[in-house]
Amino acid sequence: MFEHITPYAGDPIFALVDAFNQDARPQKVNLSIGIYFDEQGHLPVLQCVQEAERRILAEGGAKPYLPMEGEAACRTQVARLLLGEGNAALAEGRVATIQTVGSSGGLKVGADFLRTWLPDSAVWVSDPTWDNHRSMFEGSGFAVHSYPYYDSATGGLRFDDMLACLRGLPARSIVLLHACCHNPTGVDLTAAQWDTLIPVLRERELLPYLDLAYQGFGDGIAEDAHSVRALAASGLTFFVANSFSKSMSVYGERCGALSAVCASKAEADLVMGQLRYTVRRIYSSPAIHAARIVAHVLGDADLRAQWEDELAQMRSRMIEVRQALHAHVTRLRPGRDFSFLLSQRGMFSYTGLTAAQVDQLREEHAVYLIRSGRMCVAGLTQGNVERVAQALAEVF
Ligand code: KET
Repeated sequence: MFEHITPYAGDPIFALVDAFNQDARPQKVNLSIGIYFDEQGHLPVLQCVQEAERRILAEGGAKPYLPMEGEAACRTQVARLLLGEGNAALAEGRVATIQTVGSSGGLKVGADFLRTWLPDSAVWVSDPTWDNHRSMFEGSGFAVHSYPYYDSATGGLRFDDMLACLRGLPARSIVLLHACCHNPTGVDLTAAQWDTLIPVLRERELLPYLDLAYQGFGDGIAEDAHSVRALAASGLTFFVANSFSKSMSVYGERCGALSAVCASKAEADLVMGQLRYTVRRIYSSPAIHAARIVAHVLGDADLRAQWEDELAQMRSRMIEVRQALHAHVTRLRPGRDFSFLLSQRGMFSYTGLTAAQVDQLREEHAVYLIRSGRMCVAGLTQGNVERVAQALAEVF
């Protein structure tokens, strides 16, 4: 029955985590998967999440199926978090938000929905992007192309080339954009660049599809949602898939959402109906514990304040280890420009290391990066950063 199937080569990110776990060398450092570790190298359980879970347990609620679109309180809080309190699109009922199984669930539900309702469209992703974007949209039956993004010569953005490419796309093309903390490069559009991009999206009648997996890891909760809020203010129709995996450190709970910001309430209602049907056909309904965590943390003033504080601490720590790595590696390799470590935002830095150099780092130094040269800076600590810098200085 199955002799003909081709072997799965494994996922480039998860396979590295397996290899790391099997590595017996005590000095090993995991800078591969996008997971935030604290200064002790532990995966934190945030205080706000622990308190939310205590309250959830104390409430002793039963565990019925959620509706296909997820829990109402969770969805309301998510929409407010993305768009900001009092946003006009929210007040006008133009936003359809569903709670999903992580943001991956949201991205996929959105992809299947779009394949049904915009069957002639193609998807455009940044070059490079998170590997799974291409797999997900191709898996839904789309042709996936890429637009220019990262400039390997400068370590910055090819913004003019990106705009030129988007200006040439057919109407209704789907443009996947990282809302903040671009994965894998850490190179984001500035607010001014978003304001230049949005009229192009409108003129060409393109459909922006935002991936917001790292809200609060860049500059702050509101700052990192600039693109979402600017698109909403412009009146464009767009999708945004957002995640709490990283920002609440709840990876395995699968907390995420998908929102469609539409032209009218009538359109949002239609979209909501078909999103519900899409969910029903894939996983039926999302996770109740995830809904309760998100609704408690975002909806309770004390827990919300605590979350914002803990999120700010994670953000600061990532900036501090970036600075420490930059200082060490610059001292060890004077004359070489490592300023990209400081200018790139969020969890990732794109080092420019070749796959062979990444292999050497892993084999000789037990330092794990993705083979694209992407480094998850959240795996650095003040305790391991000097050793990582020495390893980097050796292979560069
Ligand atoms: N979008 C982006 C851009 C992203 O980096 C991830 C995860 C996701 C979505 C999915 O997150 P979810 O937990 O489904 O809400 N990225 C890290 C882990 C992974 O590959 O799954 C990573 O890039 O390492």
